[in-house]
This record gives sequence, C-alpha cells and structure tokens, in this order.
Amino acid sequence: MSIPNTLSQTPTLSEKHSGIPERLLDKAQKAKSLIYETRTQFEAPSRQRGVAIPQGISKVKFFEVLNELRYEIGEEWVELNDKELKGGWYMEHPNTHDMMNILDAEELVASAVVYPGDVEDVQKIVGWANTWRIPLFPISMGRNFGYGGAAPRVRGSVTVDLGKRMNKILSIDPDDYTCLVEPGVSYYALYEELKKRGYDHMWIDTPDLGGGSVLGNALDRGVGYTPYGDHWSVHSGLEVVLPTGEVLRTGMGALPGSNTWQTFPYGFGPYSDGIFSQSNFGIVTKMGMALMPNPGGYESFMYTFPKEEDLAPLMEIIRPLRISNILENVAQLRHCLQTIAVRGQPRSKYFSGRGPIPEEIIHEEMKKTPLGDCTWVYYGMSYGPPHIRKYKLDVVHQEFLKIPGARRIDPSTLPADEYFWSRDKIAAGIPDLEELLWVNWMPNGSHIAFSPIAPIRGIDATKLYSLARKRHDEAGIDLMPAFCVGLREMHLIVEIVFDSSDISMRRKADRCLRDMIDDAAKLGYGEYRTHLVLMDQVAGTYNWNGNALMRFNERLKDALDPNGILAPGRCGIWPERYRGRGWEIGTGEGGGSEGDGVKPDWKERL
Ligand code: EUG
Repeated sequence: MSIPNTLSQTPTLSEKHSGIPERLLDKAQKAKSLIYETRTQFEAPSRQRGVAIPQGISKVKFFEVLNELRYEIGEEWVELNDKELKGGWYMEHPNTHDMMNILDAEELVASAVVYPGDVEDVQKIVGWANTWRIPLFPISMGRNFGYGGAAPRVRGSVTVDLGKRMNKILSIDPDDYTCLVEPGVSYYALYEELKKRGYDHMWIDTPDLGGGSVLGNALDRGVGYTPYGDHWSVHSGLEVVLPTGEVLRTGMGALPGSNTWQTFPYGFGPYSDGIFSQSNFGIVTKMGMALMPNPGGYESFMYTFPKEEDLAPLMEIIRPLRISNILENVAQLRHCLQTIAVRGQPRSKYFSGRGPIPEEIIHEEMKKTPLGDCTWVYYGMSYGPPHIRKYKLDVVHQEFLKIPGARRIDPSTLPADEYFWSRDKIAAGIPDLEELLWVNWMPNGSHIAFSPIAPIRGIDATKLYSLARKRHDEAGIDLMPAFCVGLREMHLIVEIVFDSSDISMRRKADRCLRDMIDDAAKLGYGEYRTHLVLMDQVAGTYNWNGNALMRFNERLKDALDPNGILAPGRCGIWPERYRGRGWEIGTGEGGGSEGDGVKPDWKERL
C-alpha cells in the first residue's frame, strides 16, 4: 500500500475544462490532503469480472464494433474501460463508474468511454449504438455525486463523455442577461468567464460545489442559493440529439434565425423541454440560461435555534416570509451536526463508539464553535442596497426571535475560515469548494442522498425529520439533515456519509435509504431526484392511477428510442427491450445492473 506524501497539484481551469479556478487552488490542495489523510483504501481491488460487456452482444463482437466507433469518432476519442476501478476525489474523479459506490464496485461500470467533439459526433455515436443495440450513458461533467457520479445505470454501457471536448461558452449576452453553454461548462468556468469579461452586472447561480455542469445540473433539476436557485426554471432553450439521431432545438430555437431562443423559453406548441430533464429521451448538447442582475449589494445572515423541537414553529415562521420574498433565496436550515462535519475532521476525532454520535458530544462540540451551542442553523441572505436590506432583515429578526433562545450571529465576530463565509459566497453566486469537507466524516468518505419534497410546514418538517431519525438510529448512522427552502416547498436533503470500502456500512446505508423512501411515500412525500440504484424504487412511488405516469413515459420512450439505446433505466424508465427482465435494483448488492439480459430480437445479426 502506498500512501502519497506529496499530493499532486489539482488541475486548474486553464489546464482542463473540469479544473479548479486559480483563486481556489489553495483550498483545493487543503481539501485534497484532508481527504487523503482519512483514506485507508489506496488501491482499487483487482477486477474479478473483467471488462463490463453490454448485454445482448458477445465480447468478441463488442470489441469488433468498438473499432467501428474508433473509425468514426477517431482512435484517440474511444477508450476501452479495462483499467482498475480507481477512486479519486471531487476534482479528479473517474468517468466510468461511481467512485462513491453504494453497491459492489463492479456493478455500475461502463464498458468504454467515447468523447464526441461536436453535435455531428454525437449523432454518429447514436447511429452506431442503434446499429449494434449498445446502451449509451451520456454525462456532462460526471459530478452528480450523491446520485451516482458518472456511473451508468446499466453495466457495460458506453459512457458518452460530452464535457471533455464540448465545453464552450457559446454566448454571454450582457444586454439580455443570458448565456448559452455546452455540457462541459462548469459553474467555475462560467463564473470565471464573467469576471474575465468584466461583466460585474451579471451573476450566475451555483450549487454548494461549483465543479458540476451548468447544463447537467439544470437537466437534473438541481438547486442553487440565489433567487435564481431553481436552475430548470431559469433555463431557456435546448438543443437535443434524439436517440434516433435527429437534432432539434426547443422553444424559439425551432424558428430558423430566431433571436429570442434564450429569452422566451416556450416558443410555439407543446412545451417539450420537460421531457428532456431527468429522462432518457435525448442527449442535450446546448442549453440557454438566464443570468441574474447584480442586486447592488448583499448581506448574509445566520441565526441559531437551541432545541430540536424548534423545527416546527420555525417552519411556520419561515413559510410566509419565504412566499412573500422577505426571505429571498433558497436558504438552508441545517442540523448543527453538519456544522461540525463541514470542518473536515473525521467522526473518529469526536466519537469512536458504534451507532450514531451521542447528542451530548454534539452539543459539547458546538459550545466550542463560534456559533455556540444550538441544534439548528439558518443561513440566509438579503439582497439589494443597504436601506432595502434593512427593511427585510428587521422583519426577519423580529420573526425569528419569536423562537425562545434564537440568536443572530454577528458575521463580524466570525473568523475568515468559518463555513458561514462559504455560504456567503454561494448565495452571491460565487462557486466554492468548502461543502466537500463533510465527506471526511468517514474514511474513504462517500455520500448518497435522500431528497424528499415537502410543504413548508412545521408538521411536515417534523414528520420527515422523525422518520429520518428513526431509520438512521436503526441503521446506526449519523443524521445530518438540511432543509432547503424553495418558494412554496422545501427540499429536505439528508446526505448519508459512508465508507465505500465497508460492505456492512454500505448495506446499512442502502437499507436506511430504502426504508426512508417507503416511509416518506406512505406519508405523501416523494423525492425530487435520486441515486441510480434507487431510481426504480422512487419511480415506483409515483404510481397514481395504476402507474399512469410511468406508462406514459414508457410510451414516449418506445416512440423516441425504439431500440432502447439511451440510458436504459434512468429515472426508472426502461425501454421495451429491457422491460420485465429483472433490471430493477432493489435491496442488496445489485445484480439488476445487468438484469437477465435483453429481448433476443436480432440475435441473427451477430
Ligand atoms: C445538497 C443539496 C441538494 C442536493 C444534494 C445536496 C446540498 C447539501 C438542494 O439539493 O440535491 C449540503
């Protein structure tokens, strides 16, 4: 076992489309060294199952047709995935599998990767996949961590890594406040480009970590923390390669020479964009997005609340403030354990026993922080010039202090490395890297999310919190919930941090997630997004009127992708060729990533 004592430098944006901006390089090196300090597994276990060959084609034939793909796209842009299944970290991660595997490491693995250089290449790849019935799995940056990373749902899929060569910012319009991007543009890259061009009058919106694809995140209906935090709602216009190879542009983009593709999202006729988000109906190659006007000032604020039971009354206070826009952004209410975990130290520093870390220890640790002891921490931001902010902040203060023991923490008392300042940047659309640090809670730290949607009500927050608490206690897992409050609903985000080298911990996490999904569904809550291995289960909870929605999705799938080549099983949507053949993944170590094969409809061609 070799432990690297000098860590290589994180690639920068000037070197790589997926790199870190120079301004964050120090932070990246520190984060990386903390991660490698908690790592116990340095070498990937050797592969027992060999190269992952897609179902329905022989290994010999697959290798043969891969050469055809090489001929079409270029030798250097097709890679066979016959290497060890390496780990990595947020900034330097594999594109052929999930380095945060919840199932056995050899389950969700690609056979090969192809790197298209343009839309024509994507069409060629799709054509090739149709000829040989090869499953494709498109990724943009591949940083969908917590939901499967870059991994394909079907073992042996060919990963279409769009980001490596299709990473241009095609336009930034300083008058309309819009942009048009390709899949490989990260929040880091878009932000740096705005700065470089001196466009200080425009803001972007970023999630907690800035390395993800602007296009990919919006398609997965991801969330950020400025007033433009609902990324899908502020996108305008897609260019899509259909599974059969045709290219279309949605909205105003369908009108040749249109000058409003990025300013009017709907165009004429049915609004088709929705079927290309969280789906497997097309490969999106361009996306337009609105940029936010610089509000002319901003000010973060933080409140702490002492007791677990404060959650319900607090939600009742937050709802009207949020709907009336006194609370202006997707703000976060976090359990204090996250505040401890985000300092980047392993759990073992605080507690080495089994089961969830005891309350007393959490509160002893909180007392040592600049926040002082509390149970909930609210991070918010007020936008606009000082006199506008003052009005809103005064209302917030008056309302929040109705909770006994509530405290406003004066930001000027906080040290420069306090997590608050990371939230301050993110709520101002400045992409950061700090959030990453809580993966160190466990050695070989990995995370996977439970992400239900709920009304902004005390009763709902309590019900979800209690069911999460119960299932975490049963599984012996630490609960670190964060409520992300949208305009009329909230996303509860519970990230389970686990050691991906520990099979028993992986099983417990899997059990806990599946129980929470079922419990939540019984109470009327559904997830807004989920991990690859949970998609069948989550899709199964959206079953009103005899699965009417899934039957509709399947009809669309069969019409648009008759050979079932595009991301089979993504979001629980299986093409006809795979349906009823045991591909669904339930509890356990997987297996469903390979199903019981595919419909033997064209064997004679092999
Ligand atoms: C987070 C937020 C999400 C998500 C996964 C993680 C942030 C954790 C609001 O959506 O889906 C701190």
